[in-house]
Amino acid sequence: MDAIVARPNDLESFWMPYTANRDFKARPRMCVSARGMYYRSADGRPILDGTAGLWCVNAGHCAPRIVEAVQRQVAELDFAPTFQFGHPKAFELAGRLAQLFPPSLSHAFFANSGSEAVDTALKIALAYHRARGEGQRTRLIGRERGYHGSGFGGMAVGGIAKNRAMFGAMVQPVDHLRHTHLAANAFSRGAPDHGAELADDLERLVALHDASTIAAVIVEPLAGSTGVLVPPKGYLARLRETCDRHGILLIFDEVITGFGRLGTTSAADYFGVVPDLMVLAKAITNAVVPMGAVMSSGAIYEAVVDASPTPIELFHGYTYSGHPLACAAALATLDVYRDDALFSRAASLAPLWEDAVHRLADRRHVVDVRNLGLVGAIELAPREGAPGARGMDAVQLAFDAGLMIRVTGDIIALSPPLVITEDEIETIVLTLATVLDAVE
Ligand code: PXG
Repeated sequence: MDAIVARPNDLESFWMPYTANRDFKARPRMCVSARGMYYRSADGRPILDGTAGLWCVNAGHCAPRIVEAVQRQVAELDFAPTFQFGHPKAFELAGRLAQLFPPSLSHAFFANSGSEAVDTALKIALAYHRARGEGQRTRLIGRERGYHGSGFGGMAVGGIAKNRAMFGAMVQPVDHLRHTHLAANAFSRGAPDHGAELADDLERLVALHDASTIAAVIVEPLAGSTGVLVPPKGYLARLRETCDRHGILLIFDEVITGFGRLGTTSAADYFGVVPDLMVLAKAITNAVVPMGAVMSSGAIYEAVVDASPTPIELFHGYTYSGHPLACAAALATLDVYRDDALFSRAASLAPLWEDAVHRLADRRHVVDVRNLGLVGAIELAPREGAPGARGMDAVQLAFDAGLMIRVTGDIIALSPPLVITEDEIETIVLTLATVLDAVE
């Protein structure tokens, strides 16, 4: 205690995640409170949230109904196990989610983050094949430039070299489809025209490994973290068909796209392609309490549960699976999304958003602009010999100018809360224009 009091402003001890620790600690960008579309910085300035936190605060910050629901819950039932016991809100939430997503996705397994939910989905895929007597199907297929969180499973199917370099692939066997980012699609509005045939990479991997060894394919319908890669028209449907042909499960990682980001409940809805397993997190609770979930098809649930020789059918779970606070937050969040019609609000803002972000196409350094729903990306040319430096400078300049943005290398990613107004969209674009003029 004394040590804390003696050094109240010490930034050293927190080893920050996915952060340039030395740079941050030299010039911290600290947020101390938030409300609606705005953070407040430590020096008292409003900071417009252009990223919904980390793609997760879809209903805006400190939404009163969600805050109150969590406050009520913590005083009523702080914790109850969901291993061999239960509490009503976990069941209520699973039922609500089953109603929200495509009807075949009828069962919910709860985790505490996207990473845990990804690992859960991969393990369910393996359990499903084993339950059906096809236990040799152990290969997992991801995609280059995919991000599926930081667990060993998600890292192995992920396709970000830097995330894997220090750790090795660890989970074997895996393989990867090529990513869908094509130069020919630069400055596309919405889903790009070229590249549906990249889904045929799955046929190549089937030819190489044989379908009988492949358990599942996992993709982000729209790849977020690696710089907003919008799927080419027809790509996801083609992947679905190939999976069906070969008995391979299709997993959509909808950690970013779930809950209105594309103006629909899910990317599955947006693209009209239904996966066998859907991974959710982030906006499921508006980020107020950590939570992840896997929506599973009834067929998968039944196969695993019915075939089980042991009373416990799936040996998997987390102490906090279906934590009461997370469930209360999620239920209130779903109420807000429904009552305030936030998904259709996002859909109706999307055309204006598209025009707004593409206005930045002619600015200095800009080599591509991409968008879908309320997602946008402005790709900058890297500075000679210093990839990522221009992007980080843009983050700092934007923060100084009162705007929070995310970058992946030199790609600016935008994903504002769905409660954003037209004026605030204008503010984002005008601020970014000044940032792009200023950044070297
Ligand atoms: N899958 C996807 C598609 C994600 O985007 C995860 C899994 C992992 O979720 P957790 O809750 O374990 O972090 C993510 C996380 C960024 C950024 O800047 C994206 C994420 C996290 C942090 C930053 O794009 N996505």
